[in-house]
Amino acid sequence: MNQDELKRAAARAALDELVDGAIVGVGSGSTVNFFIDYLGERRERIAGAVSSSEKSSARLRERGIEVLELNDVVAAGRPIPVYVDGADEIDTGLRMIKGGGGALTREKIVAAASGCFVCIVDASKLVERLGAFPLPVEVIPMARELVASRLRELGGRPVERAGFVTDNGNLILDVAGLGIDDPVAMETRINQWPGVVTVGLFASRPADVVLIAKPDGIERRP
Ligand code: ABF
Repeated sequence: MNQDELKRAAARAALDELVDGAIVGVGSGSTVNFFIDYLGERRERIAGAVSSSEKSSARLRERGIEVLELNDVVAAGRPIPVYVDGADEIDTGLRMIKGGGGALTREKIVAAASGCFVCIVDASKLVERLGAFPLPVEVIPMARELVASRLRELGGRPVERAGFVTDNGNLILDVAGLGIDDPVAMETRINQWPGVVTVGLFASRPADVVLIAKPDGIERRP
């Protein structure tokens, strides 16, 4: 199986995690794109989707799925029992690096508003220690150099993502070289810096379930 076939298998397996008749939280990225395609075939079984990016919203609508505003859903007290999203890296504690696609802020928001976080990955995303994938940090443009200098003090090598603007109008610093021994501590620390919108560590709120596609089938953890 090639990587796309594995991503498709993980996406397909996520259908079994959904709650019939409920709103689904939908992440972003190529694995989630396969999930959206499957969801389109089952759209009568869900009450709509809350999306984490403009790209996912467009794909959902193309497949006939209603995209609901998170504010409306929360204000109406409607639950989002399951959130399905990919990851750039995931460790054995189901802590993740996300944001390779630049949608980390909305992903973290929709995940926070949802019940069960179901992460869908192929086996290449599984790591012992987070940090080989450069850590994305969404930053308010005027704080770019201030935040970059602090990331260098942590031992990182931040690089501004060229020609990229997030859905929120901000920029992304991709930070290589960070040894992430304590993901929760690092997430908490970077989150507190003025100018940081979101750090792509999803550790304080890790995934609840991960579906890992391997050539011999799907592994579900925990
Ligand atoms: C989103 O998509 C991101 O947080 C993560 O960066 C990325 C994973 O991408 P893919 O599924 O394309 O590998 O979940």
